Amino acid sequence: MDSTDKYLFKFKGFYFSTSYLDHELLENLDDFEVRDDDVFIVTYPKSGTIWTQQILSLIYFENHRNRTESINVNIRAPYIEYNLQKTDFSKRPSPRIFCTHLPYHLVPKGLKNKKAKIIYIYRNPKDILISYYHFSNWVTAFEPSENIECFMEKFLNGKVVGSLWFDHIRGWYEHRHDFNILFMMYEEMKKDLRISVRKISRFVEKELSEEDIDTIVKQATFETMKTDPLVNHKAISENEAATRTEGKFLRKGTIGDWKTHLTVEQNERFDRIFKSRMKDFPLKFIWDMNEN
Ligand code: PPS
Repeated sequence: MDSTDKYLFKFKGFYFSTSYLDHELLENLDDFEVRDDDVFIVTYPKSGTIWTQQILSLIYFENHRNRTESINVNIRAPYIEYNLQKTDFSKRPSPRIFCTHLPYHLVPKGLKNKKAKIIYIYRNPKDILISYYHFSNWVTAFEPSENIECFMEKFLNGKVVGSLWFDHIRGWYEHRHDFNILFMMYEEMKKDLRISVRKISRFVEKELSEEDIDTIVKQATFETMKTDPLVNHKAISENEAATRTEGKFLRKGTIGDWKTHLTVEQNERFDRIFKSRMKDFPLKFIWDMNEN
C-alpha cells in the first residue's frame, strides 16, 4: 500500500521523494521501453551518481567535453523514476544514458532481459551516511535531522529516500545474473580515476584514445566538477527556496569523512549492524584512503 508524508512517499515498499513525485510515472515504470544501447547508472543516494553521470556523458558525447556546452548533467543522464525535466524519453536519440536509485525489483522489465547495460556504483555506507546527513539538512525537499545520531537512526531503519542501503546493494548484487551489470566502487574511482574511466568505457564498448581519457579524467576530477555550474547544480544552490543553508552538491568528495563525524559508540554500532547484515557479502569495501 502507498503511503506519504511531507518528505517520503512509499510505493511498492520503497521510499521515494514526495517533492519530486510523479505517481503516473512510477505506475508505468515496469513498461518503460528499454533500448539495447541504453546505459543505466544505478546507485543508492550519495554513492557517486553525479560523478558517473559526468563520466559517462563525457565518454558518450564528445562535444560535452567542451565546458561551454550548456547541458545540465541531470538532462544528459536523467532519473527515470522522477523525470524532473518532463522529457519524452522515447524521443531521445540513442544512445541514451539514464540514472536511477531504484531497487532491482522496481526497474523496467526490459532491463531484466539483459537488454541495455547497467553500472552500479557503490560506496562505503559510513561515508554515504555522512554525505546524506549534510545533504538532507541542506536541501529543503529532504527531512532535516537535528544531529547525526537522529539521521543515523533513520538511515539504519531505511526511513530515507532510497530505503535501506543494505537491501539496495544486496538486492542488486544477488540478482546480478538477471542483468548486464558492472559493479564499481566509489573508492576505486577516487583512488584511480584513469583506470576507472577505462573500465567504464570498456564496459560500454567505447574505444577511447589516451588523449580522450586524459580529457575525461581532467573534467571528472572533484576539483573541476566543483567549479562546473552544470554539474554542481549551481541553479539549485543559488535558489533560496530549494536550500536551507549555504552548500554545494559536491561537498568534500573524500574517502573516510565518517571518521571526523561518528563517535566511537556510533561507529561500533554501525560496525555491528554492518557485520550482521553484510555477512558473507563478497563485494569489497574501502573505509580509509590509505587502504588498498
Ligand atoms: S545524489 O544526490 O544521490 O545524486 O548524490 P551522489 O551524486 O550519488 O553523491 C554525491 C557525493 O559524491 C561526491 N562526488 C565526488 N566525489 C569525488 N570526486 C568527484 N568527482 C565527485 N563528484 C561527486 C559528492 O561530493 C558527494 O559526496 P560528499 O561526501 O558529500 O562530498
